Amino acid sequence: MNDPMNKIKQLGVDADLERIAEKALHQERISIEEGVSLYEKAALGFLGILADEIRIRRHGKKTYFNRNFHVEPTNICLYTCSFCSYSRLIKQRTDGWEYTEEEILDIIKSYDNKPVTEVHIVGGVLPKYDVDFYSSLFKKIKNHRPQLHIKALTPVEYHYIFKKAKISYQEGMEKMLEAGLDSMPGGGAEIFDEEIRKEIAGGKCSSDQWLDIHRIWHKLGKRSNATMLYGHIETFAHRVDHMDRLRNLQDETGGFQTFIPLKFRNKDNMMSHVEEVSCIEDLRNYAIGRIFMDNFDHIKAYWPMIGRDTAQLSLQFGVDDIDGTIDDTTKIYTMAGSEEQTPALSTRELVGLIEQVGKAPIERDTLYNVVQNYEGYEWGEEELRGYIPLPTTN
Ligand code: V47
Ligand code: SF4
Repeated sequence: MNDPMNKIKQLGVDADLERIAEKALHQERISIEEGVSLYEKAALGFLGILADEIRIRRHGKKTYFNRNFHVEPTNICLYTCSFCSYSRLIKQRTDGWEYTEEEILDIIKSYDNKPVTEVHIVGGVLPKYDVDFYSSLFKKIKNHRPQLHIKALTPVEYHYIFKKAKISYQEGMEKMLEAGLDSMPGGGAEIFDEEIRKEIAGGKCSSDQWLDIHRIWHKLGKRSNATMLYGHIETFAHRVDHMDRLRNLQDETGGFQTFIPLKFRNKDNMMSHVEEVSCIEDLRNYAIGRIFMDNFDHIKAYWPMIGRDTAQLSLQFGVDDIDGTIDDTTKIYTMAGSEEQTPALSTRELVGLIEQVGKAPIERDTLYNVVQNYEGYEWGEEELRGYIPLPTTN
């Protein structure tokens, strides 16, 4: 009765979906066409059964999070991505910020007494933030706090700064490694389909360039993440094509850790007329990501973007990671209209969120080494201060 295939049969789905379910449950890779069929025909209940089964096989109830903060050096950008609510065009510098190296280091130092393991650095693209700027910054961060993992910049910035410095991607990524870069976040991927990318991504690096820079980084023995911006003008086929290109690179290098679907939010940007997709579509998308991306260990729901409630629900639909404490240090989603206007959760709150839906919270570092297993953890007074426990479901 508890056999997932029995559950699927009871749903009475068509032969096509039943065959896809058989394949996924037998750990056979599903094709591009089958991925599109899932998007076109599969209901949330069907996808939930499959994605949850795959998640449980890989991770059981384990749900990962980390303690991190973001630094966004600038929100001024010379690109003009039409989905971006964050960038202030160079010509209209009214409410923009541009931190100096010293100001960024001051932000880093303000975390000196806090048990964070990762700094996530990403922002707009400006000529003054060049190879020398970032090399010097990474070196100084490492000098100051060697154990702090630097997850920084995306192929969007790297392509721009290497081109400006007239150095190859290979040379550039080696330089970044030497300066102290530990890993690359998944941003800037958007949607790889060239036509859609041309419409929404404001002239930044191409899909092949994005993939090339990750390939080079992986071949240096390092890890990165991958995102997909969905729910705007792309079709289901574009989403599957995007995931397929990532799955192929992962076959080649094995360097991706986490796939992070990012829901398009429509406040205050050039695509505000495009309606946002529903939370049912968010959950379907996570589940299809889990089923299709058979060579990715982790699927992440980024809670500042979808909100805490959908993040909790997503744990039943293939997601095993909900990112970090954040400490209200990112503006990307706040400015795009997320319901999380001051994204910050204490460790106790994140753990509570995960426990409330019957999952097992594990604090990880950026590379998924376990920092703390919270099962039976005894909270200190300091950690509980200001925390109101949430009721658990089991
Ligand atoms: O590339 C920008 C997205 C990304 C909007 O690797 C938007 O752990 C929705 O990549 N609506 C940057 N999305 C953020 C990112 C990320 C976030 C968290 C964790 C990690 C990781 C990576 O944000 C951009 C773009 O796809 N974005 N504007 C918007 N209006
Ligand atoms: Fe610039 Fe990034 Fe915004 Fe595009 S998404 S305009 S590259 S800050």
